[in-house]
Amino acid sequence: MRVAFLGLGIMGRSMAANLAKAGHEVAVWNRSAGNDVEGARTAATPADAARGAEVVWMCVSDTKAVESLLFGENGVESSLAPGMIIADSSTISPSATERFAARVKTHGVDYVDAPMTGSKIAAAGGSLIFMVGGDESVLARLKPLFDAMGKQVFHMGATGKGQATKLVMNLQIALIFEGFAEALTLATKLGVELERLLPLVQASMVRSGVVEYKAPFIMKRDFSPNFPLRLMLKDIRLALAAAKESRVRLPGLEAVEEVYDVAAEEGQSDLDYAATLTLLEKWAGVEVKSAA
Ligand code: NA7
Repeated sequence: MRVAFLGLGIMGRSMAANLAKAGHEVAVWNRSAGNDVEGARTAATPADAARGAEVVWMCVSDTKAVESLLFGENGVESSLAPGMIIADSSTISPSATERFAARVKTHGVDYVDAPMTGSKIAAAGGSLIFMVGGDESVLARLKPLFDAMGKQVFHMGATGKGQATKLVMNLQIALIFEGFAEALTLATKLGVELERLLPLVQASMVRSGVVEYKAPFIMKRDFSPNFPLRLMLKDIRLALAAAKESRVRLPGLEAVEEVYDVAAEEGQSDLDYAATLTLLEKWAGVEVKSAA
């Protein structure tokens, strides 16, 4: 298929490369220059990339970035033609997604929100999991592209429901990790060794994929970014905004946002979100570490 891929960050770059590798005709564009993808044409603007494309796929930081790609200067809108599909793998606001979809619909263009779960390793290996909002028939047309980038697609409902799902997934990750980090901090203060606690956690109903994934990094005190704290904070804020719009209270997530706010103020934005543990440690005057 002829695909325009916009946004070549940690995730987008590998996704675009996998589309090109699978034999699709790919044009890429990134805000900062110098980010070429092997086998793809580098376009000068989003409008240039989108011209003549069947599908425009986006993967950029936030709601504002998506809006500017679509409707800003040299944006995709000027290249839209009936029958095209826009797919967005950025994590952004569900209500803004619905607005963007309504606006491109006036050009006869379908819009699918397709945020994903999986690390940069899954993006590189083409094994992402997508949670998607949009019409079933439009999803079916995108199947060859999903197949090139991911291993599973969950259809969550109409356009916007993919983003809504992503926010409730990351809400859970943030709260589960916060529970784990607070438990480790208190355990250390009370003198329980990490090596004794972790096997018990994972043998019991407390076990979780979040703990399984993060514990080895914590044992090594490796807070290099797998999922940067700034992006988790963005998603926490998106979830709180969606909650406010729909008159839902999320007191746990509000408290966690404060922890992330302080972590960001202390310069941890580009570290992994697991670095929030170090704040709890500082407040408790302990360091969680392996006894070995
Ligand atoms: P990265 O690696 O931080 O990449 C972000 C990308 O978004 C990168 O290509 C940026 O371009 C681009 N960006 C950011 N702001 C803009 C604006 N205003 N206009 C155009 N392009 C922009 O993030 P990931 O790849 O890890 O994640 C991407 C999304 O998936 C994000 O929503 C996550 O939450 C999930 P740059 O190179 O800085 O010029």
